[in-house]
Amino acid sequence: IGEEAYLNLCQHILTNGVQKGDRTNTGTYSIFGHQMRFNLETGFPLLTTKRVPFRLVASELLWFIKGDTNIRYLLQHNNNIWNEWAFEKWVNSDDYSGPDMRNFGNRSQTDPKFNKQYQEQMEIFKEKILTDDSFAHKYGDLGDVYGKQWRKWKTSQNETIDQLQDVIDGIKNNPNSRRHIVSAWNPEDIPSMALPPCHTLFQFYVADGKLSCQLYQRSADVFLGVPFNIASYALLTYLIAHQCNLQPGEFVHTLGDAHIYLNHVEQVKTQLAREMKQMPQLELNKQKTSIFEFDLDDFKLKGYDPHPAIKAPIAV
Ligand code: UFP
Repeated sequence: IGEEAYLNLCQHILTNGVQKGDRTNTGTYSIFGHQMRFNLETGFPLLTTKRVPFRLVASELLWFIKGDTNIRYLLQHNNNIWNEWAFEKWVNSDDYSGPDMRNFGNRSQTDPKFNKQYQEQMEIFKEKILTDDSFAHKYGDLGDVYGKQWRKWKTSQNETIDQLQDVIDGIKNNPNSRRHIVSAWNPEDIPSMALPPCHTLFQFYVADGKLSCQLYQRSADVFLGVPFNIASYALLTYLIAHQCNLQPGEFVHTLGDAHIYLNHVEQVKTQLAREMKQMPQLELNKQKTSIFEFDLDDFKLKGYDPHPAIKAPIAV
């Protein structure tokens, strides 16, 4: 349970994972099918064996919750995690006239001279998104990402479904229901998506005045992605529990292909050698009753004193 479950998963993959190729040509150690449980009653599951950037987790989640799919909101909150997806659209368009940015993901990691050019273009891009409305409209919008799937799911009748509002209403009005589900996976959209949703589906469960959440994650970068993903869904559970007058119960994290990239193995070993510390506590602003009105400063994280962050290259 808790951080130990995460560290056990890392060790399990290093010991038992099969070496397996992958889309990014990085190579992984991988296992299939795994479950971790996090008790949300005793604290907030932000890892302590390395620093996890709570501010980025929280601003991304608020962005999803608002149903926003434009990276402008993220940039306004100093959050750069989705930039590359939007940047790619711009550098492949006729509006772009700078140096060749083809395959920028790999080249920026391997070619320092190119990386400098890339950083320059990225700064120009960010500035335009922040200051130019029509540019932001054209190139800041990522389209089919979680905000859209959760809040504005498109039906075949050209209507939209607000899955998040519906699930909140369901939890309030019919807590015993076994149908509190939000799905991000739309088979019709998959062929045209750059990154099919990793967080395929999640379900809520109410018992004993507590709200629990289970996520099915089809693909899990255990070193870089998963610590972030745990915090994000734990935070979502806290928020929905708050709005429904329930206590947070458990977060159950179910993984499909759970992998450690070959170029993360040393970092994982470093982390495994560290001692866990006490879990932090999270306080929400009680004045706000709707999660749709939450802002970053409505969260107070207390007692987070982790080991330092550990850098690793992201597979693109
Ligand atoms: N990944 C995560 N968590 C996320 C996210 C991506 O672990 O929230 F968006 C990782 C999983 C995998 C890669 O290593 O990103 C996605 O690649 P693929 O679509 O080939 O599974």
